[in-house]
Amino acid sequence: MNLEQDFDATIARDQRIEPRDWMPDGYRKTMIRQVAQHAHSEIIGMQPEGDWITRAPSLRRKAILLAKVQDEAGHGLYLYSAAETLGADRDDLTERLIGGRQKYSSIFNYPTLTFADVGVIGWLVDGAAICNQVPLCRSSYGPYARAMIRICKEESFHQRQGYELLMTMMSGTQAQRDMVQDATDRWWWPSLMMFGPPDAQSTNTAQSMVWKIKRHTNDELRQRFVDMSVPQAEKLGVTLPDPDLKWNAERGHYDFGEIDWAHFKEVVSGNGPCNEIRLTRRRKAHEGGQWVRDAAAAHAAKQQRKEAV
Ligand code: FAQ
Repeated sequence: MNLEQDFDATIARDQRIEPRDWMPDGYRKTMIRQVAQHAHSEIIGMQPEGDWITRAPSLRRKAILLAKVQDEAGHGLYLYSAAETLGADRDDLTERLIGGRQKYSSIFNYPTLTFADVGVIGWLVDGAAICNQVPLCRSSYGPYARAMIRICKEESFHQRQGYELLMTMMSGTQAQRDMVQDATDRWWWPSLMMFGPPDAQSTNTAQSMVWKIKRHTNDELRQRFVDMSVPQAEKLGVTLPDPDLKWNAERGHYDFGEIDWAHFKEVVSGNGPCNEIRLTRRRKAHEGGQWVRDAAAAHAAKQQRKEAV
């Protein structure tokens, strides 16, 4: 068997591709793209909720939020390590992100206007992330699939904290209930866009399914998320902002309205409400951390010299 046949056979047997295994260039490239984009999303994704750490309404909420945002940093670092196993260079990936040459999820380009946004991000954004990432635990690239197992466990805690926060607000005053409804109105459609373009316009899905990087298409996962969210919204007592949302007994799924894909394209191209803020802040943080990287490199060089003696 040649290398390519061996790779195909590993995929066909549903076994994992590991860093030292031969893989087609296209597979390596697509894995680096997806993992890097995912890592960037976790890192940029710290910002919308991070904006509320100093303004959380109680010590308990502040401790929970701090822990959640730290988890997101952990996921990002974990994923950058997975990208490194493919030969990617972490500095290069960061440069690509801050230079606007590599994408991160569209969802993190919206503002968090009230504390209810923190709850809705947990409920809907983490909910969508779980829906998308649980199947990635069976992704064909070993380090990525294994990273997903731990990340999904933490995302699931994040989702529940968001839902619990919203349940608490819904049992509060009318003003609090209005805040939850308003946040739901603003985050619902962007959450549906997290799953990526419709299958007919998804450039990567077909090949990623053959390579078992992806296990489901974007539209399949979006539908799963809608089906899962409707009863949760009912229990919470909020209305999802879609007049076309209704149960279709024939399909056994909820039908839903048309997504504004022109808006999605604008956000992904850098023209969403907060793209500029997100990247500027990330760029500043990276520049501000230069002395730490320099110090770490100087320390490592010193240790190496000591060992050489
Ligand atoms: N935003 O051909 P496809 C989280 C790009 S983490 C921006 O369908 P693919 C945790 C796509 O990359 C959220 N760009 O692509 C958290 C491609 O770009 P190209 C991130 C998008 O890869 C919660 C082009 O469009 N999750 O939320 C988006 O097969 C709370 C064509 O698309 C992951 O990254 C988008 N929404 O499928 C953190 C999960 N969608 O080729 C903080 C792993 C698509 O021009 C707080 N990734 N694009 O470079 C995936 O599952 C896949 O990459 C998809 C896209 C499903 C996102």
